[in-house]
Amino acid sequence: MKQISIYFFLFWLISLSALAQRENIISDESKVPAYQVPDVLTRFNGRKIKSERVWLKKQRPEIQKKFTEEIYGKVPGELKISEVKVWETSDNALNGTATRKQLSLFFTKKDRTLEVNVLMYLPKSVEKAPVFLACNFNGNHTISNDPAIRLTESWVENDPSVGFINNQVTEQSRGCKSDSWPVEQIIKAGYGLVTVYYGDIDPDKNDFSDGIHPFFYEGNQTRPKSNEWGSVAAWAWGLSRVMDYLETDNQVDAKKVAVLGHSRLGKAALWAGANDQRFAMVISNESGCGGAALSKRIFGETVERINSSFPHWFCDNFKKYNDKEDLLPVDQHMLLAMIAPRPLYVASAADDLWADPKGEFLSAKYASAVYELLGLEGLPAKEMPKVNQPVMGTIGYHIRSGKHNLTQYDWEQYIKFADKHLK
Ligand code: GTR
Repeated sequence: MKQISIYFFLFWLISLSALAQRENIISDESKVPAYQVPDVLTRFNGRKIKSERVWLKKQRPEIQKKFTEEIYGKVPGELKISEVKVWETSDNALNGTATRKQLSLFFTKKDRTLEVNVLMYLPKSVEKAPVFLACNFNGNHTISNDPAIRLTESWVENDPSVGFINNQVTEQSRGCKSDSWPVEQIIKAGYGLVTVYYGDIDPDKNDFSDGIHPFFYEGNQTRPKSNEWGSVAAWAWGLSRVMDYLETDNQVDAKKVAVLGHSRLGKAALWAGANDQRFAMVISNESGCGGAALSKRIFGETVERINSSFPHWFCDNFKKYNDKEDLLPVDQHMLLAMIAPRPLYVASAADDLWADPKGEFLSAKYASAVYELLGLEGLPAKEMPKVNQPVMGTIGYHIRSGKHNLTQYDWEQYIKFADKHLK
């Protein structure tokens, strides 16, 4: 009897703490506490910025340093592509409208090798194609039913419903994510699509013994230092290495590469685009906390929650801000501002409160001050636009109806935005 009551007591305690945790999550606008975000055009020493030069030479590098040291972590060294192996080039993909290329980028250091599989579809109608570059969640073969796409051998999360067994993909999952990748439409609009499986760069698990991180360990090191990169920065690093390759591919216009990502991969796309100015355009699809959404609003996913659910995504320093968002020296609008003057698109979904649509909108709006300083339009909306009514200046934004996902509707807007800025 005594034992039963102890179990009951423990159960009660656990449910209570789970409930308390959930109650920390705000999903009602009226419960958002008062908060302040730093003014992007005020320096950390308090001085106001009035010139393009001070933004570019002083503020931007200082902001970049804070995001690097406190949030995403720095890349500890340099590692270039050691070898490019082209597996195939076909001029007869997608009913003859596209060239399909598959190649691997190898990275070698001492006894370690990492292979990143790149899948490309390029429109045959264009000599040097502008492209969308994006990481995918489940392997290149999941983005289309095309039977020629090679299967990744990297670790994947088990999911028997699509045949991911023993952490490996199988034929069954071919095309299972094709709804998020309207390849035909992209090609028809005159763009290429370049994609890599994010797990080729770093498997998405709290384990720093695999993926790219160990390539840089010194001595007995087994995980990155507290100011060194987590997985988001690793995926971003991978996107830049694909860019290194694209600069050598004469079928691609490397001056017109739009880097895009959904959700955690939207965080990676933003971080890649902020750091690597070779990306001509940056697109964040519902990237939420640690992506486009303001952290200090603490609406939806919080810093504490993301760091406990995904302890490997950011650098360890970011954990200092668990439940202490007010102490963050920056907020995410300053990350967006780092992308200026390049076109930036931020997208939200109405049912995706976890990613804080309003926080994503406000972030884009506050970043506009820098675009305006640089003589550009920024975001052409003072108030949050209505559902399914995109706005497009040099910053674009939409909130579409529906759930957290990368959809055909989202792609239609990105193509329009690219037509406006990349063509
Ligand atoms: C969620 C996470 C979000 C977002 C999302 C995703 O579980 O809380 O930050 O990144 O995953 O990547 O699908």
